[in-house]
This record gives sequence, structure tokens and C-alpha cells, in this order.
Amino acid sequence: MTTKPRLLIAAACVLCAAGPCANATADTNSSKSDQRPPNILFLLVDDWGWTDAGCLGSDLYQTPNIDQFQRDSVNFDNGYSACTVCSPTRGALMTGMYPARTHLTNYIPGARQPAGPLRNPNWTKRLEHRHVTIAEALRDAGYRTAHLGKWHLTPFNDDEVEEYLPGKHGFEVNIGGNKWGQPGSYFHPYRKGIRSIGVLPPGGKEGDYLTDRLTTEAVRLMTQWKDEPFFLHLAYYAVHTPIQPKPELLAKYENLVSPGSRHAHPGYAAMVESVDQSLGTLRKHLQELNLDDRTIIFLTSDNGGVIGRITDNFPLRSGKSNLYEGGVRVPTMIHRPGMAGAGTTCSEPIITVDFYPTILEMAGAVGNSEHNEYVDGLSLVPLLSDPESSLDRQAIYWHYPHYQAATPYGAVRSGPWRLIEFYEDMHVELYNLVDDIGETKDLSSQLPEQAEKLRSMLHSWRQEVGAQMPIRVQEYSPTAQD
Ligand SMILES: [Ca+2]
Repeated sequence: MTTKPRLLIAAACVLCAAGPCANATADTNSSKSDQRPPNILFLLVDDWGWTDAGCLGSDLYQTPNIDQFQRDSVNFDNGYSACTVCSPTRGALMTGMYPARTHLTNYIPGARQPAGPLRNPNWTKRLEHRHVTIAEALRDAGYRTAHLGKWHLTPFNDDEVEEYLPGKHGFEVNIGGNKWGQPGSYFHPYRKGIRSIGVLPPGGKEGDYLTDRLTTEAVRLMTQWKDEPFFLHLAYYAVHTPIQPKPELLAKYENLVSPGSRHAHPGYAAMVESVDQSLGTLRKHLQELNLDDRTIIFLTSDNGGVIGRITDNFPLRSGKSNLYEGGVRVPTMIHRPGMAGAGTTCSEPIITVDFYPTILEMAGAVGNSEHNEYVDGLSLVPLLSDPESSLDRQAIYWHYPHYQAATPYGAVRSGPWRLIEFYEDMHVELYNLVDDIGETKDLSSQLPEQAEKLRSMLHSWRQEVGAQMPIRVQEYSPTAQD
């Protein structure tokens, strides 16, 4: 069965994973430092939509560093987040498992249960210790490990938070990660009311900006660890609300917004550009530290962009929290020094769970065999060498047994097809994304056999991963709720 979990751990040498440049270096210099595995810099931008960069089609946001990064990377234009909201995607990145398998299926602590025919299952509101995180696997392979920025994987009860912070999940250093899904403020001291960034190192001054501060801390760690392999999970709070840009960038975009533009929020545009500046700063320092040819960089998002007054994911339908493509299709770029595919686009559908086995393979890390049995992702390394190739995977899946912007649902993407099953009444919608990327034409009635095939795959997958279905409320009556 093609959906069976499998983890491709490379038996091949680490230098092969680092790419031709590293190989060339190894041929001429066999010093110990050249034998060490590549650094991994994983940039996870929060709520960053599929068109939220100049090179991704924005008609407002200016992102010269992201544009250059895309030219130096393989760009995955069918890259997906594992969920339409934050915590499940972050859990999937840490474990390589679908949220449906870990039961961490909603943002923590989740929304208030609305009136409806379904109730939440007893889902898992934390990243459980039974999993071997990517940080633990890399730490055990000799990496220095740091988490910077948003974590959002602890229980919400203050008494339990400490036990689930990044430090308890394999990260040697935690800078800025806590239970919150957004900062109190993007400006020093990053607090408002009870929301605060409580674990930033001391220092800083009035006016300091959170995105810049996290970048500064990342540069400090890269410098400190320059002679050792490191894994930095740099999970920017940006571009999540509150929309709080740096004043000078805000002024720039207030002058640039034009009537009728799809992207029209100057504050959000400025926050996107701050992330862009950070990427430029990180790459500049990697060069100065002579680490650019041994550092693999990932750039992606945890869910789609927030539509309405903030951004727009056109041509995709809808956005964050919703079940259509705008909720889950996200920018995804991977830069591996010296790789053949730089500047190319790979259209193979990939999803958050793939990063775990990819990074393990690149690092030459074996991970934990018991955990690996249940990893859902596939290594993307073959796609970096040949972006035209395929993973030979039947499908990727989503499962969201909660109410949010949409009703509880499951979905499957296979080839050009995407089928969505609505759990309230189990009806389906079917789209051909190659012909209709905006999901405007439901083909489920026209192509019942295709719909049935995908529905059956989705049901089998739910069984296989042990997905928790929402609970049906027997006494629910729509009219009684009016
Ligand atoms: Ca998010």
C-alpha cells in the first residue's frame, strides 16, 4: 500500500547530501571540519500566504532577498502545510507525522465549541514526549540545536507549560518560544497584557523589533557554533497579527499602495519586508562566516495567508483556517549549496511531514527506529537533485475534526485531484487543480467514480493513521439553534 509510513534514511555519506560543492571540497581537502554534516537553517514564517513575495506574484510586497533566495533554491509550487492553522503544522514538522496521527489537530488551546451537529474529539493539546522530535534526532547525531521564535506546542495551562517548552523537546537553546501563538507586541519589550515573549535573553532597548531581534540572536548562535554542525529552527512570529510594522517600512508602503491592488495592507507589506530583510541578513552572515557552502536553508509557512483585510492568496481559494487551497498551499523553497536544481520549480505535491525525513537524510542522522516506523513523510532529497522527478506517492492528506472558518473536514490530494469531505453530512467536493487552481468547479457529480476512488483512499488513510473523528451530537437540531 503506497500510503504506508516509510522513512528513507540515507545510507549514503553526508557529503553527498550536502551537494556537489561539498563533494568538490572533500576531494581536495579531507580535514575533519569538511567531514561534518551540513548546517540546517529552517525558516518558518507564520501565516505567510502563497503569493506573499515579489517572486510569488505579489503586486505590493517588495522582497529582493526572498526573490534572490528563490533563484538559488528549488521552488515547490505545490508545497503544502499539514494544517490550516498553527500548532498542528508545527507538530508535524517536529515529528514527521500527520496531525491526524499525533491527534494534535487544532491550534492550542482551540476555539470555543460552536453549536453544530459535531463536537471535538478528545484531541491532544501539546507536543507529546513519546515522539522523537527532529531536534532530538539531530542532537543525538551531534548537532547544536536552537529554537527561536514561535513554539505554540505546550499545554495552555501555565502549570504544565515548562515541561513542553523547546528545551524539553531536544533544543539546547530556546529564544522566544512559549505557549502563545502570537506576541503581545512586536516592539521591545514584546508584551501586552498577559501575552509576552518571556524567554528572550535580557537586553534590547525601546524600539527594538521582534523579527530583527530573532535574526540577531540567530546570527549570534551561528557565530558561536560556526565550527560545529547546527540546526536552527527559526520560527518567526511574523507575519501573524498583531500587524505592527517598523515605522520606516510602513511609511514606504503607505506611499506604494495603489487603488485596486490585490495586496493593499501597508502594515502587513512592511512586516513581510522585515522577514525579507532578515533572510538577507542571515545569508550575508553565513557568507561572512564562510558557512554558506555548508548550510542548507528551508523557507516555508505554517498555513495559508489571512484573507480579508490583511492579504490575498489569489488565484487560490480562501485562506488560513479554511479548507480550500488558500488555507494550506504555502511558499516552499529549499536551498542546498551547489545543487543542480537551483532556480528551478518542482511541482510534485509535498507537505510539512516531508521535512523530517529530508533533514535526517541530509544530516546523515538515523533518528529513532521506533519513531521512524510511523513517520508519514518522504525525503525530498531526490527532488532537489532532479526537480522533474517524482516521489512515487499516491496522495497527501488533511484531517481537521474541528470548527473554525470551515466545518470539520478531511481532504486528499492525488495527482491533479483534490477531494474534500465535509464531516457534518459527509458530502464531498472534487476539484481538478491543474485545470482549476481556484477550486471554482466542483466535479463530484460529473465524475462520481473519481470522487469515490479518492473518498475511499481518504477513509483508508484515516483508518491507517488512527484519525479521531468528531463526535456526532445525537440531540442536535438545526432549528432549535436558530
Ligand atoms: Ca500560523
